Amino acid sequence: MSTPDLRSITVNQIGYSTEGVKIAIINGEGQDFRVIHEETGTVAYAGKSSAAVLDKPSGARAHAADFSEVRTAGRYYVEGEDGAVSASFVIADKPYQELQQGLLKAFYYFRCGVELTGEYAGPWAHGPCHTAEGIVHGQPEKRLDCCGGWHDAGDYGKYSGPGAKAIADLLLAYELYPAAFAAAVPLPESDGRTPDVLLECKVELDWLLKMQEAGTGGVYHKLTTLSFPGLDVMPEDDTAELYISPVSAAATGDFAGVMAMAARVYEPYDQAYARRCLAAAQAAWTWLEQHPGVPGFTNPPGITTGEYGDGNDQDERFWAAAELYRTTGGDDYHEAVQALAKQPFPKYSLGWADMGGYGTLAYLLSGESAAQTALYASLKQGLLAEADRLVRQSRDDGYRISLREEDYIWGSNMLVMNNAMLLLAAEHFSGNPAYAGCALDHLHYLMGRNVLDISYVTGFGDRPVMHPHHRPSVGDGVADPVPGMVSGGPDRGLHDEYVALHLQGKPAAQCFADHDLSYSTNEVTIYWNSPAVFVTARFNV
Ligand code: G3I
Ligand code: 9MR
Ligand code: ZN
Repeated sequence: MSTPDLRSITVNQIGYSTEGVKIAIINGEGQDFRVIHEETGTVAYAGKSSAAVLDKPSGARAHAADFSEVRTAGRYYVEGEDGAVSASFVIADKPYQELQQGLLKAFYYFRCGVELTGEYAGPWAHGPCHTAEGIVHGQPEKRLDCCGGWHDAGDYGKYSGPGAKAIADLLLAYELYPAAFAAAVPLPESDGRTPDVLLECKVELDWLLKMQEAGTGGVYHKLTTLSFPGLDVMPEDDTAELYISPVSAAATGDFAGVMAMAARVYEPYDQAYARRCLAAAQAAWTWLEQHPGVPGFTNPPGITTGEYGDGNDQDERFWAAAELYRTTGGDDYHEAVQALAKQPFPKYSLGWADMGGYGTLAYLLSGESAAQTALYASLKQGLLAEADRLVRQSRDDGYRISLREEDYIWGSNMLVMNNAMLLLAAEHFSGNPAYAGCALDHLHYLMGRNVLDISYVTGFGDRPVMHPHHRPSVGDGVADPVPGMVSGGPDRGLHDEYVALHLQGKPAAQCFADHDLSYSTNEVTIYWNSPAVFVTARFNV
């Protein structure tokens, strides 16, 4: 084992629900184990772990220690016969409520253009940032107000497509699990009437509306400085000129999708805003129709910030058409959905580059009666087949998740949470609780039941990520990082200098460094947080 105090018995460091399955994973020799009630020291359960799974992605000899029989609320830890102990965790009816609130609150901390006040941000308060107008790339005399929204990540760029993915996850979570969003975060805008999740998403939607090119309906790809600022630069000190990169089809498709979604979701709370979002979505759709074949975005000369390149925009167009159809019921949009569905792109993927899954979900959520029978059936069957594949892969995995060795890529934790989302979508359309059980196993991995014994969410769990590649957390002089942020997670590609130097030869799931220099394994982003909000919301209803 690489770290001397790495615990061999790992658990979800937050805990488990009273009635649910409770499994710890022991790495090493199989053994008798006991579950100890922390306060009293009494043995709540004694059992024997299962036979070993030799787990290729993690390099572990993984044994399952099942203590589902413990159903009394309280705080516990697991102890092996060799004296090894796990993190302590709770057993409670709703163990993930604070976690969900923290994951959602992170979006407040990502806000740009406004002061984060002590009242809401505590020690992580800072001044207003990036308030200057942006220069339209290639037109030095043209400047536009692009203030607001959320920073993308550990850097301060604001990128339209990734922003749309993040909003989509949050709005979908709200549409499917509204009861999980009853409590206030709270936010400065909380009004006791509009759910806070909608108020937070409005921050990014308002910014996206500014990214739509007047007259054409196309959407600018991103707003960034020419290059990334230093790692300890606070947002308000990042005062280099801001540049608006050209319109892209991917950004425009994502924009149309998310605005059509917003038109539907905000309608009961703010009709004028809903109408504005719909008009913006329709204008973007018109741009897409007028630009059927356009090359994918690449960074203009002189700009070296995140590219978010995407060679295929059919999936973004599919999502746009499906949301516009779901919101308006328009025949033209329905025809576009059917035509685009024939194109070869992933239909069940929820990544920033592959948005086809959102189109599939929008079409299925329109309902069977609104849909074309054969397309509805094939998308539903395809979704369930994909979920079945994820369940099978999870069954073969020592830590019970669906990632294979090759899936530990940059931002692997997005895949962990996206796959859990897809499983929950399958649960929604089939009513089969086995999919939810598998999704929950993915949350257990994120929160510490992994070979590194780490909680990948800052501020949550016994051993959370402490040194994310996140400029405010590096620059603010506060010991603890900004809380509630999901770290990217292991990337076997060893894509930064720090991990390339320190982690050669490690198994895929160990290619992670809790070091602020490791931007390829330990950065944070809005679109890694958002699927985690969706997943936790499901378990808070
Ligand atoms: O999809 C391929 C896969 O088929 C292949 O097996 C695998 C092998 O490494 O690579 C996969 O592609 C990776 C891709 O992410 C997957 O989404 C690339 O290697 C990897 O380089 C790429 O990383 C992206 C990274 O930017 C570098 O471009 C991340 O997804 C993306 O989240 C990240 O985004 C950055 C922004 O540029 C700037 N802001 C911060 C943000 C997070 O780090
Ligand atoms: O800090 C940057 C991070 O936010 C980006 O996601 C990442 C993507 O490429 O790049 C980071 O910047 C690094 C740059 O790419 C290479 N030199 C070191 C920079 C980090 O300090
Ligand atoms: Zn900012």
